Amino acid sequence: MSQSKLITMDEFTIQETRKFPQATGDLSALLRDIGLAGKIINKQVRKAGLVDILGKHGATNVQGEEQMKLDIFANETLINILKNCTECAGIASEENDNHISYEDTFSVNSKYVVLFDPLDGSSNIDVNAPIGTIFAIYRRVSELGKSCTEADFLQPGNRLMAAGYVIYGSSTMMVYATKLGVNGFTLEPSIGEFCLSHPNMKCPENGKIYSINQGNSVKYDDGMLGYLSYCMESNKEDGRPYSQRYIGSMVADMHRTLIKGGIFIYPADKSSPKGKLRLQYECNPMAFIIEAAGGKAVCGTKNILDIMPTELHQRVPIFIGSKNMVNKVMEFVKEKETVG
Ligand code: AHM
Ligand code: MG
Repeated sequence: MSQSKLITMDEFTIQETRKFPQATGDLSALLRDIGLAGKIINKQVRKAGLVDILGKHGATNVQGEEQMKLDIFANETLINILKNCTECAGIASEENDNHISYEDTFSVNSKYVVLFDPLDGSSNIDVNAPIGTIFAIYRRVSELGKSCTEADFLQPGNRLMAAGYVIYGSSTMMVYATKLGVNGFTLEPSIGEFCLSHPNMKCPENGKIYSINQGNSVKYDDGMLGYLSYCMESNKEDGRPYSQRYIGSMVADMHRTLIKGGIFIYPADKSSPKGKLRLQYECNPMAFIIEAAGGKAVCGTKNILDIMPTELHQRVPIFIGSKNMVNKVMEFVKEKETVG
């Protein structure tokens, strides 16, 4: 594609905003700022393999700066960029116990709050596998002009205004969803911009890949084991046995699921009765994206997006991906009382 045909993410979001005459442009600006954080985190992630040359985490480099662990670096980058922009009243991060409200005049008058997992799948850094940043944007429910409150962050996913992720993979991409749909933008390193590469993304209704940490199956209940047997059974009509793929980095597993179809599962098990993944930082944003792309996300029998969160770091089982595959797994698994 020639550079003159490139549409940058900024150009795209501004065009989308123009469809709503009453829109102020704050959401586009917020997405741009999250994209900026993604680019800064990307620059640091791309140096991860050079850590032995540039200095160990925790050590001091030649400029006298302390090398930060990448997940801490990603967290601080997002916190600072969102603090300095004028569209965000506060944040909640998987890395922080409590939400942070920004107290300057612009921020207290901002209508949005952002939740994020700054560097999901960070155990994959050492093996050079994809990792990502996940984010979710709500319109605040607290009074404008005052500090944002925890209630702003404890809204169900069906109230999200936008959600997305940045994947640091073989290329760097930012994918975001609004109620209008899902679009993907690939970082063009020569101009340092995310450019529209995957317009109007749709998750196929059917898929042939199931993605789960099957090594945990000794801890799964009968319903889950029944579904795994179903995936491994032979059936020419629907392409079973399915292939099993599991990177162990939700962003990477979900990016594949969004593009190729399939199902990603992190279930409850005997040692983690609420599952492992976090509702507000991982499951809701991914559920919002996949639903906007025509897929489905449940925690058992209930839609993820309908769960009313009761605490910031709540965990929830998740079954997410191609609509027909999620409907099938629901026939096997029953929702547990653990989900609010
Ligand atoms: P993290 O937020 O500590 O990185 O953990 C979340 C990650 C997900 O990216 C991934 O899907 C899952 O944990 C893998 O967990 P497991 O190793 O138990 O299969
Ligand atoms: Mg995570």
